[in-house]
Amino acid sequence: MAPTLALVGATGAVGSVMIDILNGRPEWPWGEVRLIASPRSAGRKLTVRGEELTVQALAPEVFDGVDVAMFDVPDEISARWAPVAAERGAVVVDNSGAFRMDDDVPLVVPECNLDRIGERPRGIIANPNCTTLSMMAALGALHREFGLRELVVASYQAVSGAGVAGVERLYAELAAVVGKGVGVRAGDVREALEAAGLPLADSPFPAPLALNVVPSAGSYKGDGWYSEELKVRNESRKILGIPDLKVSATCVRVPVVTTHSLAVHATFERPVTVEQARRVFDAQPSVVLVDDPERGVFPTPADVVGGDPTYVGRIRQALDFPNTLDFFVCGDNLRKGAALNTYEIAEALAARA
Ligand code: 11C
Repeated sequence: MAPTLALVGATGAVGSVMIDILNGRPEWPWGEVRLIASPRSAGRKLTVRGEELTVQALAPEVFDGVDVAMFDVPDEISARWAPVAAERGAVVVDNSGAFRMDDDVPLVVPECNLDRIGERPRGIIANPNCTTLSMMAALGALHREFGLRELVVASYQAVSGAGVAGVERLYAELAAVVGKGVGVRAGDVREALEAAGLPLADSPFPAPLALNVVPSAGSYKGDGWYSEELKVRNESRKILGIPDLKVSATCVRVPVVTTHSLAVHATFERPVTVEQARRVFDAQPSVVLVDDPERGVFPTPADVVGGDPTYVGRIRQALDFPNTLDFFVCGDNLRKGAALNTYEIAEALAARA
C-alpha cells in the first residue's frame, strides 16, 4: 500500500512552500496526505495535487497510520510533538532545531549523507538550519574530492528566515524610507522609522533593515557569538562527518526577502584548482554554476529566488592561502533551505518503504 504522509505546520511560511513542492513533484509515491496545524488553523482547506484537504488540529491520534511526518513548526512544538508522532509509528523528518545535535538523531542533506536516514533509533531525522543548508550541496561535493579542513563563511541572510514577521517588517521599513533622502547621516534611518510609527521595539531585528545590514542572526549565545553562527559550525561538522572541522562564521541579516547567500572560504587537505572545482560542481545535479565575472555574471538572490538548486559563482583560488577556494553561494532558504530538503528526505524514506 502507498505510504501515508503528514505535514505538521501546513499553514505556516515553510508549510506553504512545502505544499507548492508537493504540488510540483514529478513522481508521487504517497497514498493519503494529512495536513496538520495548530487548533487555530484547523478546518482550513488546502489543495494538494488537485484534492481539497481539510487541515486537522495537532493531536496524538492524527499520527495513527502515518508513515512519514514532516514537521515545519517552532522548536518547542517539535520537541513536544515529534516524539508523539514517532511513538505512533511515523518516521519524523523535523525542520526545527530541537533535535539536530542529538547523537541519536541523524542530520541529513541528501547530497551529503543520505545513507544516514536508516540510523534513526528515536524515529526522528533532523533537517539542518537554512544557512548551513544553503552551502552544503556545494561543500559536500568538494569535500568528497579534496577533503575539507577549514571553513570561514560570512552569510547574507534574507528576512524570511525570521518568518512572516521578518518579511512584513522589511516591506514596512522600505515603504517608510523610500523617497525620504535618508541613509546619509548616522541615525536618520532610525528617525524615519520612528516617524512612520515603526519603533525598533516592534521589530524582529535589533537594528533597521532598510538601507542597512545587521550583523546579528538568531539569538545571542555569549562570548560574542549568535546562534546562527554556532549552528553553521556544529551542523557543518555533523553533516560532513568532520568532527574537528575548523569553522568560523559571521552571520548577517540583509534587506533581501528570500534566499540566503554565503561568501565561503574553504581550505582543503589536497590542492584544488578552479577548473577542478567547476568540474565537481558540474557533476552535482543540484548545483548550478553562474560564474562569468568578466561579464558580470554571478548568482544574486533577486535572480535565483524560488529556485531549487544551490547557485555557485565567483569561484577563485585564494591568493594567500594554499589549497583554498573562495566562492559565493545563493540558495532559497524556504525551498532547499527548509521545505525541499525535508521533502527530499521524506521521498527517500518512501522509496525505501
Ligand atoms: C534565519 N536560518 O535565517 C534562520 C532560520 O534553526 O531552523 C531558521 C532557523 C533554524 O533566521
